[in-house]
Amino acid sequence: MRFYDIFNGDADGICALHQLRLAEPRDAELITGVKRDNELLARVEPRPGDEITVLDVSLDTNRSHLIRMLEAGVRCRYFDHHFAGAVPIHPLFEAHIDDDSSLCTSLIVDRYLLGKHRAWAVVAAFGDNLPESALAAAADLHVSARDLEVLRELGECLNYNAYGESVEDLHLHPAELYQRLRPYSDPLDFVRQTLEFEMLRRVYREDMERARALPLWEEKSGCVAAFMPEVAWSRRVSGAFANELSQHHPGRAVALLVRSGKGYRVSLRAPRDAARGIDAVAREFESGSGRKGSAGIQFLPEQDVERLLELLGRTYPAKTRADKG
Ligand SMILES: [Mn+2]
Repeated sequence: MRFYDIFNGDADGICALHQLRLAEPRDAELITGVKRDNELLARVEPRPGDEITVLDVSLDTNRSHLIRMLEAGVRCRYFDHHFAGAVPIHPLFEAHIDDDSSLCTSLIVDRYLLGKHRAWAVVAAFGDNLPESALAAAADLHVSARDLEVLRELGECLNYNAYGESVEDLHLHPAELYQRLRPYSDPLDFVRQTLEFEMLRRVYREDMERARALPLWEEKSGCVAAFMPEVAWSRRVSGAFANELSQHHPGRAVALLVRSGKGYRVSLRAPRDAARGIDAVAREFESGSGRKGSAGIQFLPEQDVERLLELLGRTYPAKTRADKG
């Protein structure tokens, strides 16, 4: 009997698995990749009697693989907060799925573990751009404001490391990053005792400075957009930059378009003060998917750019400015 731990390579996926394995240690084959690489169940061939644990990966995207495995006698536990569609009912399937926009997968695992390794869920919630949820989860941890700031930065750095076209764009392979934090039940110890955090923080700042220098596209609509060049740093920083723009323009939707051949890879955020509907916008396009507050389009052909901006304008009409900057 073999075990597979299949997880998104971002902060949320890594911290979700980390919490679970701190509580339920198990040696499993690790399957992960860049954040956008979400058809991860296609990469495993488990046999009857094997068990897979899936974290922070859309069930909707992996549905056919999942059903094939369940029918072949593979046991599956699933933790996720992405749009799932109909959740299969099967005796070998245990689902912990909740797409409430205030949750991330690590908070779902935290709930499952009754808060046993909550500090890592706080890290993940910051990384998944859910600062309000992170602060709420941190309330009974009694960490100082300063340490809370460290947890926030760690979440942002872990999240940043998952963005790229392929693992070649990344500073650390997500499986490697998970292995390095695996010995630490306290994220603050990981920060103090290893070099990874400082390294990621430095390169993250460099990439963000480049992104902030780009011009922003702002029409009268309730949307702010930026076009980024086809280089590794913009692929790495696009998710974090989308989150920053979203925080600076809480009343507007955000669209980040990273050049990719004859089109763009797109990161989308709903306005923070009305975090809904952005997954529906993304799904208007062939390769779009995501959650109510945060979504993406794997490849948007050049000729569809106008349709996207127009649709965003219609979905999130301009209103009284609530922007910070
Ligand atoms: Mn997530």
